[in-house]
Amino acid sequence: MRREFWRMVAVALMCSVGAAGCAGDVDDPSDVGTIEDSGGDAGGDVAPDAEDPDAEEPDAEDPDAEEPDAEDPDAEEPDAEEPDADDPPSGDGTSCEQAIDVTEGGVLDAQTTVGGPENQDADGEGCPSGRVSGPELIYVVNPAEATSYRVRVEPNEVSFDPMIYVRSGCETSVCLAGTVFSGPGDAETLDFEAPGGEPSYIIVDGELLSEGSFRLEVTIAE
Ligand SMILES: [Ca+2]
Ligand SMILES: [Ca+2]
Repeated sequence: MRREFWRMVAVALMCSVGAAGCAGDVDDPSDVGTIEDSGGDAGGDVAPDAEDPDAEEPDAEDPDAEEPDAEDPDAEEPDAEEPDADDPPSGDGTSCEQAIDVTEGGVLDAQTTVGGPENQDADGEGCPSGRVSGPELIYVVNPAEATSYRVRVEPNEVSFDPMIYVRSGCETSVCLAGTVFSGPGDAETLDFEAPGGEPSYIIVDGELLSEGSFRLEVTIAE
């Protein structure tokens, strides 16, 4: 080795002195030794995993959410009850002022004279009976034109013996019509013509001192 070293030094000196004859003449320098490859595998090939692209997307807002029902346009309008201004007030039948209006006719169930006042007796002109009577219930018709009515009183108890009479008011003793035709427990029927433009009071009373419940039917004759 030592000899080789000195050869290299000699060559170096020679080349530095004069370039001629220097190049190529040097002994093969290949045995000087190879420089260790120090580069290399630094780094490695570990690629970081990419973010998972399959991450679940949040569900979009459900577009099928139920819409609130629109206001129902068919909502029932309340029937406007048309009060008939021409009709007298319909009362409880305890007086002419509180007479129950049956001008248009109709059927009234569960009527009763029990507990009613006893102010009327069928004892005047045109009336059907004597002075003694039970409590009464008063109805009224007030047609615009003269109208023929039929009034039927059907007692619910055999103890009740009804009678019917009609007056133009509660202050008069005169009767326009009346009947006591049937006995206790039997129906009474009275036909009469009411004048137009003024009230006629239909009084359901009890023969003798009887009282009771009944069904009233008022019809307008053709
Ligand atoms: Ca009476
Ligand atoms: Ca009778």
